[in-house]
Amino acid sequence: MFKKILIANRGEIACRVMQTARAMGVGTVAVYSDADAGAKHVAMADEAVRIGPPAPAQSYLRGDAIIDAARATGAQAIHPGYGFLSENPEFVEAVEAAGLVFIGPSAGAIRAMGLKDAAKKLMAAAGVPVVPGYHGEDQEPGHLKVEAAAVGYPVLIKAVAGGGGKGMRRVDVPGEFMNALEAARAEALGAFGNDAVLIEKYVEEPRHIEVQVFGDGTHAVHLYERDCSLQRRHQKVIEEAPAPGMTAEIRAAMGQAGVRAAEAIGYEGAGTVEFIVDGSTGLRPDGFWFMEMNTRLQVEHPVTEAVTGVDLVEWQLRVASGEPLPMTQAEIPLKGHAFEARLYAEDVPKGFLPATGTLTHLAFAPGARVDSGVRAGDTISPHYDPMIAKLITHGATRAEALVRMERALAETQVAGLVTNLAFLRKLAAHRGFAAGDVDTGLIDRDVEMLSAEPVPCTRTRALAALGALGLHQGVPGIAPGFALWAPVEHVAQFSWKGEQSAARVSVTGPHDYEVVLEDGRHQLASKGGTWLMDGAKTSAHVVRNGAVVSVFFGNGYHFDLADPLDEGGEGSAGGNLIEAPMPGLVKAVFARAGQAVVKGDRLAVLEAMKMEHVLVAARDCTVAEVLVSAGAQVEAGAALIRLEPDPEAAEATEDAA
Ligand code: MV4
Repeated sequence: MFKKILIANRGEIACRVMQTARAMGVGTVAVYSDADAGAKHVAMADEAVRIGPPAPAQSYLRGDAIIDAARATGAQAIHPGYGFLSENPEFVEAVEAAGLVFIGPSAGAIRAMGLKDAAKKLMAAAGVPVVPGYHGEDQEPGHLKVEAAAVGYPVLIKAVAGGGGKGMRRVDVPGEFMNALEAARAEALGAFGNDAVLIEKYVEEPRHIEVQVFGDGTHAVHLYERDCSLQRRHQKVIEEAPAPGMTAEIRAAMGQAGVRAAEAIGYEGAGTVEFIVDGSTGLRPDGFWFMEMNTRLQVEHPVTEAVTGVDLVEWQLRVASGEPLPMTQAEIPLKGHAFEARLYAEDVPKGFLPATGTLTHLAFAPGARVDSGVRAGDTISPHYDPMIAKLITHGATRAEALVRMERALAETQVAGLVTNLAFLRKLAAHRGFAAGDVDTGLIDRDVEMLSAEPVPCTRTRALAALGALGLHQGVPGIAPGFALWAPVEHVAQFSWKGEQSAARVSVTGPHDYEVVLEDGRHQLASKGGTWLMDGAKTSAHVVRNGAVVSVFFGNGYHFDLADPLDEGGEGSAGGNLIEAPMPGLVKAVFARAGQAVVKGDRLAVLEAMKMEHVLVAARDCTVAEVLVSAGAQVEAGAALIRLEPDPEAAEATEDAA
């Protein structure tokens, strides 16, 4: 066994590998870019070496710097994780030329699986079912069109050097073929520098079922299958093992096909044989075909670990150091069911836009395995994949594992940046998914419902009101402002996505509050660190970070506390309008047109929520126009007073233009 290994990766996979290495008594060396100097994987490692600036091309893709770091620290082997250099045959050769061990397959095996046409030929020769189609040398468009007709429409044009759907086009009728071919080739050339394509019969209602394999260079075993059909634009979202609807017969057939694929190329280490499966009439022993082989440990490997009890990284270290396969096929158990959900910093309602920011709060509930490369306080940077964590749950049955996943997601708390957590929760609760009807089109069919932004309910906003007043800690002892002789009333103001809210909060006991909103009234009580809402115990939790109150109640909701009286409306320093921060009655107007006022001068009084709010000037200025009179009822945002423009702000705007 190795004494020390270098992990040539970052984030959760680097931490994951280090965790097993440490458990095996193997020393660990991290590499990091300047953006990761304070990262979790650096903190976890026994040693760490800077390899360059944030850009991957100047850091995590710099094989020479990584090999130098291994040599400098005396690491005997390099674990590539996934992505980056994990499937780069030249890197494997350079590692081996440096006298180090690459923890993974040979350069030859990686090359053999790198091009789809060659891979399919190899697989067919090994008796692995491949999708009917054409994967020959002749790339003349007219010939390809003839081949497509021979396959029978609909067909898929795929880039030979492709993956993940890039350079792929479905063609339903002959008339579309030439345009689709041109588009696929252009995309393939741009993405892979190789515009060769192959043609495949389109498999209806495709499911993505992959088999985990592990080889020692001669023999291989499989560790059953994973269903990764829940994808969006070829990005996996929730994976599971075993696959819903799988029978022992089909499992054996797919597992043996995976083993044949691995042994056909003398595969060493952890690998995944991906199959496209016809989901249109349920799984069939003759309804799956080789799609591609991933010659690395995959993101979703934990679901296989959960149902087999195998630590795949431990197997990687053992086999790479020369030990035999740790188990025979017959010894590998399959117990229960597991799910993995990928928690990402992404703005789902905005089309799953990757997000960045600082994690001001990050908490996971017990009951799920959490693989994460970040901690509260860390930043999700724009340089790398915005994954926050993978949540993995296991149960004796699929239903049990799914309930645990739903609970784990509901109790995950993230603040400081936008995440796909609400989307994951909706997906986990999706009726079709819960029934096991998974196919690669599920998300796209329901993406509108799945990606809609959840709106905070009145109970969530009532908790936000307590947070706004600093009453959310629910610490034992007397709540601030509680007076035995009379309940004290406060007005809380906050906004959600720019929508102003106000609430009247009465302290009705040492840990008890009544919160009155425009659209609801709730009794809240803090008991032993949990919140009771209208008498019912909840798992709600409130945190405040500066001017943001985050309420975790099912989903996470984040409220801004900027006080509209000082900053919200146009009346703020650079603005020219004093607006009503909430609906109410104009109680008094002190301002007069032409009047010179200084910052802090009272301009008007608004009565709202049975309280009087004084509206003041946010800067020295002249009143241009008074737009309302005392006695007027106004809506939130109504313009009450117009100020002369701020010459400084106007000048700054001109400069910026
Ligand atoms: C297919 C297919 C249907 N028929 N091949 C998508 C990317 C790459 N992994 C191969 N993919 C597909 N290949 C044939 N002959 C449907 C897909 C496909 C898909 C496959 C797995 C998971 C998600 C998918 C989403 C769209 C299309």
